[in-house]
Amino acid sequence: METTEFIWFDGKMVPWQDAKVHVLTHALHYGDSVFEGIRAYDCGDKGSSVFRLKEHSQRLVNSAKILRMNIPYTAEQIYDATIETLRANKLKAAYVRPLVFVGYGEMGVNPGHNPVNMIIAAWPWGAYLGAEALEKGIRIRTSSFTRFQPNTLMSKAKAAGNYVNSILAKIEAVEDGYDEAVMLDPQGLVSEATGENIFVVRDGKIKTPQLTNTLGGITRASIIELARDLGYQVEEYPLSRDEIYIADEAFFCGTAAEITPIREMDHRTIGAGHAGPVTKHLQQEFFKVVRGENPKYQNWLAPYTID
Ligand code: PPE
Repeated sequence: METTEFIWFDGKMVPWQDAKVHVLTHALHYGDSVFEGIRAYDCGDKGSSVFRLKEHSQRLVNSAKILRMNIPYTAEQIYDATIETLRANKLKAAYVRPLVFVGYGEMGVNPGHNPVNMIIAAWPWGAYLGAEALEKGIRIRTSSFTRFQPNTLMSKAKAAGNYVNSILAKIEAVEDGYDEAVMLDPQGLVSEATGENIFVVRDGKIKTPQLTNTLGGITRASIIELARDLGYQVEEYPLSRDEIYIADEAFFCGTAAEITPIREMDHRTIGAGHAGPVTKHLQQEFFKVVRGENPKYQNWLAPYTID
């Protein structure tokens, strides 16, 4: 990975190589940490801006609440610290990773009185599923691993432990020659991918699964609003895997993946086998919004400049 100079660590800017923890850190053993993935975009003459920083900061606080972690910062402090981290590293564009974790103290499942620590790292990160993927689309499979139901792990928390399920699905997909996996919920309905939400387009209408078993993706919410504003009909709907097979278009979305078209699933070509017109339209409009080229969505952007 491309490293940068500083990591924000419990309120201080620490040199990248010194941002370390003890090997008996609670979260390392039991997975009790929550995180965010945020992108900052270069807006040319207008400086830079972080996409939906307010919503990401609030989701981090919410994730900690779900896990009963006493996060020592407010959403406003997380917002400010994120901008501070980007500026300290002179990053005009970046992927930002805040992480709140149960720290070093006592061992045993009960986090008890262990400290809760927080870091914010930022680094340049290009297209998540490859630059070509944004254009040509990716090949996916239905995972053999089921997404958790809401009374096992809770999908509204962006918790590290939840990602063990994603990791199993991702390794399986990649080893079998696919780019990504989509997971079904315990009822057999489509939930989400290992790190993205999913949308399909059929007969001009856009559909996405309801949020029962999935993370409330901020990109997903933005696309729903943007698509409706562009005049598309968008439905949140219990989606079955065969509806993806017969869709005209399908795409994944997420902070890292942005809008990535799906060209094949379980050996069925989706639509024309490349990014369809609605996907391309949404991609184009999404990139305009994040780069500050659409004043209507200015309130989604947290602007900053590099000295
Ligand atoms: N579902 C999952 C499971 C998920 O991890 C993400 C984000 C989403 C949906 C989309 O959420 P949002 O980013 O708010 O639109 N995945 C993050 C982690 C990727 C990684 O490999 O790390 C991300 O995109 O930042």
